[in-house]
Parts: sequence; structure tokens; C-alpha cells
Amino acid sequence: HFHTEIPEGLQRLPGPKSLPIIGNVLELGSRPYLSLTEMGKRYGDVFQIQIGMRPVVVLSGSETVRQALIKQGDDFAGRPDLYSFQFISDGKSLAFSTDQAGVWRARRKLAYSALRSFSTLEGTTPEYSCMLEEHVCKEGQYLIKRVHSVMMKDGSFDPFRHIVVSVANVICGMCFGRRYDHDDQELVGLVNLSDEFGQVVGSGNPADFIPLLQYIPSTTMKKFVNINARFMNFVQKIVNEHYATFDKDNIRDITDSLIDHCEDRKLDENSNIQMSDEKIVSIVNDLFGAGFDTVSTCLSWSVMYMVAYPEIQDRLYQEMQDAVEQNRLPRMSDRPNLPYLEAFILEVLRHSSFLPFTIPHCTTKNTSLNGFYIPKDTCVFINQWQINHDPELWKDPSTFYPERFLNSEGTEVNKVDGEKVVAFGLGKRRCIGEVIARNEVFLFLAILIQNFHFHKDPNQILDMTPEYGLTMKHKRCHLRATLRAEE
Ligand code: HEM
Ligand code: HJJ
Repeated sequence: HFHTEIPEGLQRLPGPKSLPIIGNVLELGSRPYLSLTEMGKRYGDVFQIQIGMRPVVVLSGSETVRQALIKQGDDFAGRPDLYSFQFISDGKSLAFSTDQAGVWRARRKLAYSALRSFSTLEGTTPEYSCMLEEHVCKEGQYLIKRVHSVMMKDGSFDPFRHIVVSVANVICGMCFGRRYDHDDQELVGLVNLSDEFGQVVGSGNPADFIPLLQYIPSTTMKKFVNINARFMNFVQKIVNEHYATFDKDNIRDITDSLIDHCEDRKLDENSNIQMSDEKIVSIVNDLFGAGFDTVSTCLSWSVMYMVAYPEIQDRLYQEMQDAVEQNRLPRMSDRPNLPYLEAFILEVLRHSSFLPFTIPHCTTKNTSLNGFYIPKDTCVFINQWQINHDPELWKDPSTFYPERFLNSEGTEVNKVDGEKVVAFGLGKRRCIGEVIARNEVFLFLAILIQNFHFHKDPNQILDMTPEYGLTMKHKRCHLRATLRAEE
């Protein structure tokens, strides 16, 4: 790559010198979002490193990232063919596969429309404004009961362990039209493996870039292959049941809706995009996986921040008491009346940046950015963590301070500041679950804040160090929760 011809008027990408075979793996270290943020200070918003044999372009800076993903969206909309991605949904994942632009776009549109139909559109129960609200309110009530009973029995509880089941039930409701008990071993076992999934898929995993490592037996990789197999097996069983009971006049959930689209395609002779039924129905894998892993991580971090900053938790509760009557659950329509909660969620997304990089991108043609030449098929990392901690954009970026998003009276969220937080990616590949995710996080948190007072377990120190991965999680821990009604 050192010898690639650079077109007239463009510059060669800057970056550190690299070692043979391993490249810059040593400098990358165990927290690539930090080491690559440091490198950005030296080399600028667009630089190149070498991971193993492969050049990787790293983008930082809000303006540069917006230029690449929005203004030059098509050039940067691809996915690289990384080793670990081939095990996700048998290589048929919507988010991780190297589908060409036409196929990816068609699948994304299907996913988006199926998701919308069973979340934010009006449901069948008039009490609730949409299906998402109905699912979250019901699961929120189960979660309160569950956490309370665990507290009574054990005196402490593991926040992620229980939150993830409730969040999984919400996406199960939309995808499969069913829920699972908090004691269901199949579901509980599956969703509690997501730490290990994220650790393998995280940007910069050396095994993705150094072919030699793919031939060395690794327990992490074996577990990863196994997690994906369990995951597909779980979904496949439900999909088979849906095929067996399918009725096109009664589309029950997202799975039915995708099956229905397979039928439509066979009738549509003008369709020029080749897509197997499998590639359509496997979309539900991604929706289910993304739907439980991200939102549960966000909620679990939110609880950790409330415990770490009791005065912030107090203010959240105060606002809740002022805005929502004690005798009813919070609803989506309360959102405009809870600006401090809104600011708190933005600050959790910014400060934790638990999705430090987007899923890796790949250039779809020869292109250039800020005057630097980037050839086709180059792997590109987008450093969201850097943008969310950029001192050019944020005052005291390392301080957790929800008020930074509020006006001086504390009555309204500043929209412009809110939009500076980058957590869902940008442009063509941005998250398709963003609206659902923001609503779901809001409503679950509102329900938790109204009902519980969270505390540290005095026998444990509160460890907020993130564990690196696609979605970074805090270490599993035990907290205490007391019912507000009993205070
Ligand atoms: C992609 C963030 C929740 C479905 C992504 C990406 C990010 C992201 C950063 C990658 C963007 C890129 O590669 O440039 C988040 C966060 C969430 C969340 C922070 C919660 C707080 C959800 C939910 C769903 C979902 C609830 C669906 C139910 C997807 C899908 C993609 C995606 C399907 C792949 C899009 C593509 O490759 O075209 N999300 N997400 N996400 N997200 Fe989310
Ligand atoms: C999973 C956790 C999984 C999939 C997909 C197919 C679609 C997190 C970010 C965006 C969301 C991207 C998607 C993630 C899908 C998971 C997740 C797990 C199996 C899967 C940036 O996530 O334990 O298993 O199979």
C-alpha cells in the first residue's frame, strides 16, 4: 500500500509507522477508542493505521465524519469482509454482511418498514399510544416486581441480568408476538451472552485482521461461533412456527411481515434485485440482536450513573414527582415534561459512548476526504467516542453533567447541543432503531425512576470502567434498590 499511486492533487494518508505482520496492533492496545483518539491529536481527523496486513482509515471530528457519512454517504456506505462477520447469521446479517448496495438497501427498507409497523404505529389497545408503549409499560411492571423480589430474597441485584430480559421481551413482542418468563432458561441464557458477542465484534479485534490468528484455536472464537449458532437456532425455531401458522390476512408481528414480503416478491416480476427468502427472514436476527443488546446496555449504564451520582438521581425523582401523578405509570406523552430525564439520557449516551465506534465501514469506490486519497475497499473506523469527548465541542468533556444540555432555567433541552452527541451513527448506515431506542430508554427509565431508589452495595466498590467491545458494558455487579412507595 506504500506504493499506491496517489492521484494528482491529493495527498497520501498520514499515520504512524507500522511493524511487519502485526502493523500497529501494539499501539492500538486494549482500548482502541482512547489510543485512536490520541493518534488523532497527532495525525488529524483522517489518518491511516495498519492492523495486521490491512490498512484501516480512522475518522474523527464531527465535521470530518459528517462530510464522509452524510455528504459523501455512498462512498463510505460499505462493510468490510471481516473474519468474525461471516459467523453472524451465517454471513447473512443485514448490519454485518458485505451485501452490495442494491441488496443492502432493499433489505434495510424492508427491515425499517416492518420495524415501524410493530413499534411506533398505533397498536390494538386504545389505552396505549403505540405497541412499543404497551410492551414497555407491561415489561416495566414485571421488571419492578422481579427486582423487588430479588432484593427481598438476596438483599442485592445484578442490574444487567434483569434489565436485559425485560428489554428482550419488548423486542420479542414486536418480532415474534411473544414474551418469556424471567426464569426461562433458554432466553435468559441467550441474552446473557451478549458481552462475549460484542467483545469479538468490537472494532480492531486482531483476529479480524491477521489471517494467521484464524488458524490458532481460540476459546473466545469458539464461544463466538457457538453464541451465533445458539442465536440462529433460537430464532429459526420461532420462524418455523410462524411459517406453519402463517395467514396473510392476519400479520401478527415482524416475522409474519417479513414472510409476507417473500410472497410479494414472487409476484413482483419487475423486481431486479435477487434476494432469497432466507435473506429476507434473517433480517429478524438483526432486529432481535440489536434490539436487546443496545437498549439493555444503555439502561444498565443509566442505573450505574444514578448510583454513582445520587444528587442527580434525586433530581430525576423530584422531576418525576412534579410531572407524573404517583397513581399511574409514566407514558410516552410525558416526555416533553421531563427535560432533566431527557438531558440525563443524552449525557449517558455522550459520557459512556458505550458504542465507541460504529460498525466498521468500507469505501465502495476510490474517494478522497479532506484532500487525502482513500482507495476503494478500504476499511474505515468511525470514532464516535472521540466526537463525544472532543474538547472543541464540549466543556469539561470528562465530567458527567446532564445540565449541559438544558437551558439556564432547566426547563428545556437545547436541541442543537443534543444533536452534537453521536451514538447512532450518521448517514446511509445510521441505526434504523434510533426512534424506538430513544423512546424505549426514556420509558423504561421513567418507570424505574418513579418506582425505585437505587443504591450502591456497601460491600462493593462501584466500578464504572467499560469493557471494550462493539457495545461496551460495565462489569457485572450488585446494587440495591428500594421501593419509593416504602420510603
Ligand atoms: C446500526 C446504535 C438500538 C437496529 C447501528 C449503528 C449504531 C447503532 C452506532 C451502526 C451505524 C454505522 O455502522 O454507521 C444504536 C444504539 C442503540 C440502538 C446506541 C440504543 C441505544 C437499535 C435498535 C434496533 C437497532 C433498538 C432495532 C430494533 C440497528 C440495525 C443496524 C443498526 C438493523 C444496522 C444498519 C445497517 O447496517 O444498515 N445502531 N442502536 N438498533 N442498528 Fe442500532
Ligand atoms: C446481534 C448480541 C447477536 C446479531 C445479529 C445477528 C444488527 C450494536 C450496533 C448495532 C446493531 C447492529 C446489529 C447487531 C445485531 C447480536 C447481538 C448477541 C446475534 C446476532 C452497533 O446483534 O449476543 O448476539 O445475529
